[in-house]
Amino acid sequence: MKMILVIHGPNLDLLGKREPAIYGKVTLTEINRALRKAAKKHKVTLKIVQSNHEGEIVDLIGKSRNKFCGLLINPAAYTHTSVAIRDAISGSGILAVEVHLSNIHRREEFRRQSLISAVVSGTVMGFGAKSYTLGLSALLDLL
Ligand code: CA2
Repeated sequence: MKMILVIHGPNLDLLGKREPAIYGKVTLTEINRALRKAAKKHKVTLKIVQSNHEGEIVDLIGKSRNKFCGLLINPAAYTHTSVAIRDAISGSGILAVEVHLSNIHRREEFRRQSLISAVVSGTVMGFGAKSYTLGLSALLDLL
């Protein structure tokens, strides 16, 4: 069975618990449930990881090449800062889709640049929790 790696970046474990005005009321557990349901329908397996640590995310991506056929990632704040995660994705050669809950282009100036977008197949943003299932669907189409 095809295996897809899903990575949630820093602080996404707080979803639904803090700042609902910005990120909504949906929790990460609910997002993961929706992803697993969609994956089951398409007969793929997901490994889902949330990490607050850049190096851990780099390691996971580095080891992903022979284990996973695709990567769905919300790098969260690292989107705007992490050359290391960008290099890990481009170095791994894995097919990747970037997702964001919010439309980063409608937010503060410092969020408008993604260092990740240039090394992924595509980015889905601005649809709240639905960005994840849309992103998974796009990734499955590419596989
Ligand atoms: O819109 C997105 O998905 C972001 O990746 C979310 C990140 C943010 O830094 C990016 O600019 C855009 C923030 C994730 C942290 O989420 C929280 C949820 C509740 C309370 C605090 C943070």
